[in-house]
Parts: sequence; C-alpha cells; structure tokens
Amino acid sequence: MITTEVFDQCMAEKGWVIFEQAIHPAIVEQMREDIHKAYIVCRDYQIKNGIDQDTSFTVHHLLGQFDSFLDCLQAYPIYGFIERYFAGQFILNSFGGAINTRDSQSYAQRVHRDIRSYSGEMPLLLNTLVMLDDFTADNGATWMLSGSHKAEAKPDDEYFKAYAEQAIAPAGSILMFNSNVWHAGGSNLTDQVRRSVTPMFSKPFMKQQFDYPRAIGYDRGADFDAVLRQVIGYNSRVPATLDEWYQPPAKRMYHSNQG
Ligand SMILES: O=C(O)CCC(=O)C(=O)O
Repeated sequence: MITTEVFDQCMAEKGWVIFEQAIHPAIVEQMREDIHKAYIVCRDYQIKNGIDQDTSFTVHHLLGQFDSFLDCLQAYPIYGFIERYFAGQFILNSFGGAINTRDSQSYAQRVHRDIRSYSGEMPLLLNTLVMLDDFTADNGATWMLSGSHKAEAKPDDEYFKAYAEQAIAPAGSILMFNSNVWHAGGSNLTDQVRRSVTPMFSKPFMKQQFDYPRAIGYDRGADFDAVLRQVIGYNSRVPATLDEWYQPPAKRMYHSNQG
C-alpha cells in the first residue's frame, strides 16, 4: 500500500493513483465469473428498453446481484484513503462494470468525466476501478489525462490523445481517480477480454445513482458491519412517510453525522 504522502501528492497533482494488487485473488476470480452472469441480466433490460447500442458490454448496479460484489466492497482495503479524499464520511454512489473485447465500443471509451457538474476543489465524487484482468497497453487499459481535474474545460480529442497516460497494472489492482479527471477506456487490440468493476463514492448528501439500501432491503442493514452499512448508504436514506421522519436520532434514516 502507498503512503499517505504519496497518495496526497498523486491526488493533488495527477488526480489519480493506483493501488497495486489490492483485492484478494479469490474475490477477483469470483467477480470475473459473476460479471458475465450480470451482463446477461443487465443486457435483457438494455435491449427491452431500447438502449442496447451504447450500453453493450457494460453492466450496472452489481451490488445486490451477486455476492462477490458485496464481498469486494466488504474487503475494500482503501476506505482510509477514500475517507481522506472526502475529508469525512462517504457512501457508494454507483457500482457498474465493463467487459471490453476487441469488438466492444461503449460510452466509456469516449473521453469523458463522470461528474456532470464540475466540482473544482470540492470532493463530491470519486471513481474507483478494480481491474479483474491485467490492464496492459494492448488490451485497453484506461487512458487518464493527468491534472485535468484542475480545469473545467473539456480537452479536445487530439490533446487528450497526445497527453493522456494509460493506467497499467496487474489484475486485482484498484485505479482511483478524482471524478473531475477526463479519461477514456482504451481499445482492446487482443483476443482476451479486459474486465473491470467500478465502485464510485460520493459525499453522503449526494443522491445515489441507485437506491442500494432499498434494493438490498432496509431490513438487511443490521446484517452488515458498521462500515459496510455506512458505505451502502443505510445512514443517509430519505424518509418517505412522517412515521419514518419522526424518529429518535439513532433510528433516523438520515443520520446527523452525514454532512
Ligand atoms: O473501462 C474503462 O477503462 C473506463 C471506465 C470508465 O470510463 C469509468 O468508469 O467511468
């Protein structure tokens, strides 16, 4: 694991950092298997709702679909760094993934940033990407434009191509980046798949992309340890009835320490 000094410097200057081989190989192996099962599930919805072109080879909201994704979050070894980035509490904002092949083309391969409102120095959103296969120059390792979190403007494709660097690392590594960084998935020029899952995190007051506590079940909150309960979002839910709203502090849906 890297030191906090290196972490602070990388995040301030480049806006991204890699934690090499951070996830246990057994969990990586199981996620490699489960991402294909999840693609079958997600693909049905993508086709049914007519959004299959731009979403091919991508999966969304893996938490609650197969246990390996929950195991990954449970064992996520970089929560200390994530807390440092946010300077306080944070929650899961989304948990998707991608299966890049020689033929795949998806929205993630265009130059983009994942936060629609540029947040400058305010740490609102944080991307992480777990490499399920080795990320290499040839199989489409993610392209990162270092320092691009410092300005709002989108670089043109030529500038991005000239200056972006690839995030190359072995399977099990985690790429973390400030969501203001412009980046793009690479083209896979090999015949092997390049798989990844992408847990993203936010300040707790930002709306999750998916209501994970409700999807998993409000009654299951007690099954998780305090850290996972916090990360999934059980401490920052939105009440929908007066009975849910009028509760003593310990039972409130949105706890007072969530910012
Ligand atoms: O798959 C990749 O390399 C890029 C992923 C990505 O763009 C994202 O998570 O926003």
